[in-house]
Amino acid sequence: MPETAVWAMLVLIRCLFPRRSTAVQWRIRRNKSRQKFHWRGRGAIAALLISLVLTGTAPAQSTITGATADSGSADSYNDWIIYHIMVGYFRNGSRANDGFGLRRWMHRNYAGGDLQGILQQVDYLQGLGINAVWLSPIFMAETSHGYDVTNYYRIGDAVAVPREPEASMTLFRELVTALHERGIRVILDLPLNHGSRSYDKRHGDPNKRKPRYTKAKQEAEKTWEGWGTNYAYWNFEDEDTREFLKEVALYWLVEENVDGLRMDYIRGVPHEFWAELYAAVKSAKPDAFLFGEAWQDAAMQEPNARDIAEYYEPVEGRRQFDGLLDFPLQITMIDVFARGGPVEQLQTWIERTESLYGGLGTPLYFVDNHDLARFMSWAGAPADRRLLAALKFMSALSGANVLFYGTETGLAGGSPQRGFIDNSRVAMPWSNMNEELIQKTSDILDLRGRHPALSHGEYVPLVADDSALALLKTHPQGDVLVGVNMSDSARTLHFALPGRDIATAQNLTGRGVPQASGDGNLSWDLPPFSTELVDLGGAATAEGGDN
Ligand SMILES: [Ca+2]
Repeated sequence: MPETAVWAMLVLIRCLFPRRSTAVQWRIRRNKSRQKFHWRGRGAIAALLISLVLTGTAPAQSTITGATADSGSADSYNDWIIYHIMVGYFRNGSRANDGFGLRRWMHRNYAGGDLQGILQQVDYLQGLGINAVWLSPIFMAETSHGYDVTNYYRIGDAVAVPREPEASMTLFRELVTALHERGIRVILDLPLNHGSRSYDKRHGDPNKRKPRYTKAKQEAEKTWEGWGTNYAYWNFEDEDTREFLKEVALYWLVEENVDGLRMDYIRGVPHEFWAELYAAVKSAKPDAFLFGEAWQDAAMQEPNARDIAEYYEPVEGRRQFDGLLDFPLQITMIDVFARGGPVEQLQTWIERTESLYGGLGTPLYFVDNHDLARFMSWAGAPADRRLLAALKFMSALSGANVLFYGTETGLAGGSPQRGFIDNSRVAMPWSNMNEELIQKTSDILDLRGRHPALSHGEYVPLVADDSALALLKTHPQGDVLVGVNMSDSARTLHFALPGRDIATAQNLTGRGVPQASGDGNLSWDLPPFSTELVDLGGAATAEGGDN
């Protein structure tokens, strides 16, 4: 069949199966019936089948990619694999700055980490396969965590060159360049809810706006008052203060070529400010990634999910964020993979959060962070297998992935507890790294990059129970089956996958693929404590199928 006829056929298919924005599709799914659940996947499969019948060949990869480009849609940031660095603990590259200027609270595990240390490890970061780093606050501050900023326009003495603001900024630019050269974007952790009562208004306010403070108002803020942080809470009723804070965000994104901002404690700031900031940032730098932390300490999935949903929801038609850190799935993954909780919760919370968020942005999935006990502190035996099962599952979630420094080498951090605890902040064990675990983590990130079904696909639930589940991720460039077995013995899962040819299925993470079981169903053997990913093939598996 001539190429023009194929094109005509594809145009016809597009008319029959119009592509709506992801957000619209997900809203349909939320508001109507489960019948709509497979809508997008079915359309793509139908297009592929019709094309195969007519041409005898699968459409070229570029045709499929072009027809379903994700640029500008709600899931534009799903490809970001972000390495979260707590700067003071990652790598001490210069002893000369250790503790410099940190005259208030100092964490017991503070390890003198700095930008010099990160610069020494850019090849390590590239080798891991991440494509962005999120740096904990690097601004001038008086505590080791840096969330009490005393000057948003200067790099902290303790993380750069003491008493040399220009040399420190040069070092920062050198780091940004080195990361960009390796295809790694830079995200700064920017606390705008609060700064320090010692804020340097002389050098920290280039436009002389004179920002104003208020006292602690929210319960969380009142709790922090006992932590020796000297916080001042910005007054969002004051227009000059709002302008000052917007200028800070724009300075780093536009002048310093940073690629994204992680907004701290967004619950303390009015929704209207976030919408104002979002509009200002997007008009100056449309591809900047703005994501936030909406977290209720110690709360379980439902209150956290409802809270997060408020920040996906537009304010008078204006967005607030591109994405939000996803605490409900973090709580669930710790419970299932580290602690042996019911596996079916994974399906429950994927569906619940999807319905609450309405496909309005990019959830950022993580198992570890700086405010929560580490996975390895919770994990029962076999801990490494549990961690790898969790990371493989996380890699199959549609949204961005965040890997906290040290997770890849199996770092633990003291006794676990729910809610806020700071014992995940431990020095990176550079002299005692788990190379095998690091390699396996890197392999998982690599797979995620090569199979868009993992990061962008639609979820099709297949089977789920107390100890195992299977689900399908569908995507025009090929579908992937996800299987989880967290029991201590092998499990065989039975499920139907009508109309699918599994002859070319390839296991991406281990061995074995589902087999036809004679009754029209498939049976899939899963080893204990594992997540398995199986490529079902599709239009674009040119480099898929290997490991
Ligand atoms: Ca140092």
